[in-house]
Amino acid sequence: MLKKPDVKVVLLGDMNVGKTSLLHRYVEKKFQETVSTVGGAFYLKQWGPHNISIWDTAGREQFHGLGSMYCRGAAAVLLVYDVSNFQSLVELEDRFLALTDTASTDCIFAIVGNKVDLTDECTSVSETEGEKPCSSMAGSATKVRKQVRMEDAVSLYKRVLKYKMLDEKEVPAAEKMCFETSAKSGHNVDFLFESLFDTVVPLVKKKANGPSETVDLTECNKAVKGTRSGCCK
Ligand SMILES: Nc1nc2c(ncn2[C@@H]2O[C@H](COP(=O)(O)OP(=O)(O)OP(=O)(O)O)[C@@H](O)[C@H]2O)c(=O)[nH]1
Ligand SMILES: [Mg+2]
Repeated sequence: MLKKPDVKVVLLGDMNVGKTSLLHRYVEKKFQETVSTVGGAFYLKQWGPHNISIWDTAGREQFHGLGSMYCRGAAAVLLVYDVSNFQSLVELEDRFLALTDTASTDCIFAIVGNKVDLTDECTSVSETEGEKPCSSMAGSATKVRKQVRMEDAVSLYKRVLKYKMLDEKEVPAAEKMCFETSAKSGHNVDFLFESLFDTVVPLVKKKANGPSETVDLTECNKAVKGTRSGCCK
């Protein structure tokens, strides 16, 4: 029997930034031509004892209304932009961030700059995956100028926390949650998903096992009894 997914991860971002390609690269381990997504689709990933659903959404304006539905109850949201297109980063804040209002209150966020293979410069935060210099990446023939720097992504991450009213000290650090990837070469793609799962799964587990939010009335009674005084004795 198929186990019910217990962790939900959603990819959001403008059309053409490479959400579907990133997911294909991670799940199928290859880069293939895509068609612009209609509505949304999801993949299931077994992660230890956990069943993670990863939702790919459509960036096209006409499907915008569906975004908040896909984000409902999400434990993690990947905000994806294209490093060669600054407007795609701006759109994340202008159009997509509000869609995450339906996500879980302690949802974590990752900012993902895709298509680094296209640019003349690449910076990476990957430590586990073997670093691939830009020259060894696929599609290195004609490079374009990188329009979004890692610092821009980090400041977006901080603004996302502000929007969500999250305390910087209580959530994963920006350096851990801002990634640069290439779905085409595979650069940083496994690292992105795996480090996200490693961050989100313990948080979901902690929430599931955490202290009950209900009030224990027997404890309250004991406290009240202990403080009774005067005529009520
Ligand atoms: N060079 C390069 N091209 C990429 C990369 N990722 C995606 N592409 C190309 O960019 C185009 C759009 O990719 P998609 O994955 O369909 O983009 P999307 O974000 O899913 O777009 P929507 O479904 O319309 O929201 C396709 O032509 C891809 O082949 C990448 O890392 N490098
Ligand atoms: Mg798509």
